[in-house]
This record gives sequence, structure tokens and C-alpha cells, in this order.
Amino acid sequence: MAKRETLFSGIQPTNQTHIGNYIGALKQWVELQSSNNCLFCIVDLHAITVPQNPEKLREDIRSTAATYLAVGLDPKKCTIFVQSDVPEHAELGWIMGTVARMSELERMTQFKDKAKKQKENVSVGLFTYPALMSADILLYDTTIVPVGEDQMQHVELARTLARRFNTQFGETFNVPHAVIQKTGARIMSLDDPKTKMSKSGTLANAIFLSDAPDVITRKIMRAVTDSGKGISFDPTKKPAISNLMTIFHHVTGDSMEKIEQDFGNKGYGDFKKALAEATVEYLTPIRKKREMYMKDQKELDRILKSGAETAHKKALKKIVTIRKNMGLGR
Ligand code: ATP
Ligand code: LTN
Repeated sequence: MAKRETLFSGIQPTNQTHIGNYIGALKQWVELQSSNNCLFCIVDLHAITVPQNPEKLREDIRSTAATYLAVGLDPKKCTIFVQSDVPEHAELGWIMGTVARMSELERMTQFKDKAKKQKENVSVGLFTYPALMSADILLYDTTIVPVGEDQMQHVELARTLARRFNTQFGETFNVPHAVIQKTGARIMSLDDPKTKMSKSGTLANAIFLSDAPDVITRKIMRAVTDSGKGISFDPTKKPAISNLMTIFHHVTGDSMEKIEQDFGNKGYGDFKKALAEATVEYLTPIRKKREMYMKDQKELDRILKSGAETAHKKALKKIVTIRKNMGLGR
């Protein structure tokens, strides 16, 4: 039997989750939850590194929790919780900020992208964000971090900080590994296949898990395509079609070869129609379940409270060791 790993991952409660978050992150989590010790977090302290409206943030936290459950995360198998319910994340985030170097954080592409997008009033928190993400991961002796490709650089930093801490203060942290999907680790925008599909992008860039069937169909039918003809998988020469094929692969289970065989001679329109149908069929039960959980706030609250208690117990034990090894406190 394969070794039981400890998994940690999270999604920011900023807007609705999209099919990129699903394929890159959530889908892996669901597959991994039965055979590993898993913690899945709603990282609200990360969300506030860019401006948030308190009412909307509260709603997005609940909505993200409902999405976790709707895609098939089972609170009997994994721990689902909100980051700010476990204060040790913030404490270790501070500590990791003292272990990380300015030059390391300056290299982070997510910071550079988001700072550029925001133009002015960029918060210090946006800059130190990767130190907090390292804390999230290291607090639970995590061995595996299932994420999309855009988070690889952050996980690499967590590895560096774990090693540096261990060298300086004695063996304290496990050095974790990122795992990403073989295909679909970076789903691209529907309206611009050169940029990553993102929660904070245009409405047309993403298929949100909350989108109604007609919205999904419209977005797919209007998605940008490549010049030329033919359905073939070639992310360099045909980035737009390859991206749509990747989504098709994930919602139908068909291999790229089968998709090429079935649609090779057909036009983009026919392929998009089939993709829209398959995506609607795949996402409809998820959307309905999400709506059901959103109506049952009591149950959501019970699950998040119980998740926070489980995570807090583990985090508290770990932080005591960390403080001791660093020489903090009395
Ligand atoms: P934002 O636009 O607010 O930064 P986001 O869409 O990048 O949001 P996150 O909350 O930052 O979403 O990411 C949650 C998880 O989804 C992470 O593991 C991330 O790597 C993954 N992910 C995000 N976008 C994609 C994508 N386009 N393709 C595959 N995985 C993705
Ligand atoms: N930085 C990630 C979200 C995130 C995360 C984590 C992912 C915060 N803490 C710990 C994995 C493990 C993002 O922007 N997607």
C-alpha cells in the first residue's frame, strides 16, 4: 500500500471558483482525499492582500466552502476549514517573513502580476503573501501540495524556507512537494489563450462553477480560436484549441488521441458545440449541489467549525515546537 501522505491546499475566497481552479486543483483534491490525510483551506487571509468588501468576502468564504463540498470533498474524509479560524497561520506567517529574503519575494511572479494589475496602493501583505503560504503548508508537516502550475514557485519557496529553518534552528519542518495535473495544470482564458484563466479576470475569461447552462454555452461558443483549421493538440501552435481540448478531456475522460480522432475532420463550431454540451452536463450537478449547500448555512457552519477545531489542534501542537526551537517566549 502506498504511504499515506499529508496534503494541504487552499483557494482564495475571491469571487466564484472557475473550471481552471477545478481542473488544476479541486479535481486532484477529490481524487486524493480517500487515501491521504488532507487539509483543504479557504485562505481568507490571502484574499485580503488585495482590497475586499467585508460583506462580499463573507459571502465568498461560504460560497467557496459550498463549492468544496459540491465537487465532492467529504468532511468525513478530509478537514475543511477557514484560514483565519486558526490563528497559528498568521503567527507562522510572521515567522516565515523573517526567514524569507526580500530578494526571494521580489522574484515571485504572482506578486509582480498582481502588483502591476493594481497599479497603486499595493499592500505590504501582497508582497509577503508567499511567506504566509509557506506557513500554511509547513504548519501541518505537509508532504504533498496539490496545486495549479501558477503556484509551483510559491511551493518551491516553502521548500527553501523549510530547509533554511531546519538548518538554522534544528529539524522542525518537513520539506513538501508540489503535485500538478499532467494536463490541465494551467487552463487558459477563453478570451485570451495567452493568459491564465483567473477569478479576477474578465467575466468571459472563465467558466465559473456557478454559471448557468446558457452562460456556459455562450462563453464556449464565443471562445477565441486559433487561425487555421483542425482539432489537434499542440499547445504551442494551437493554444486556444489545445486549451479547449484539455477542458474536453477533463469533462469527458476522453484521451487527446480520441478527441483528435472524433473531431479531426470537423470544424471548430462542431467541436465547441460538443464541448459546451459535455461541460454543461458535467457542471450541472456541481452547480445544483453548491446551491443546495448555500441554502443550508447551518450545515456549512457546522462543517467549518469542526474542520477548524481539527486543524487548530494540529497547528497548536506544531507552533509550540516552532516557538521553542526559535527561542521565542518565556
Ligand atoms: P485570482 O485571480 O483571484 O488570483 P485564481 O483564479 O488564480 O484567482 P486561486 O485562488 O489563486 O485562483 O487558486 C486556487 C487554485 O487553483 C490554486 O491551486 C491554483 O494554482 C489553481 N488555479 C488557478 N487558476 C488556474 C488555472 N487557470 N488553471 C489551473 N489551475 C489553476
Ligand atoms: N497562493 C494560493 C492559495 C494558497 C495555497 C496555500 C495553496 C494559499 N495558501 C497553501 C496551496 C497551499 C493561490 O493563490 N492560489
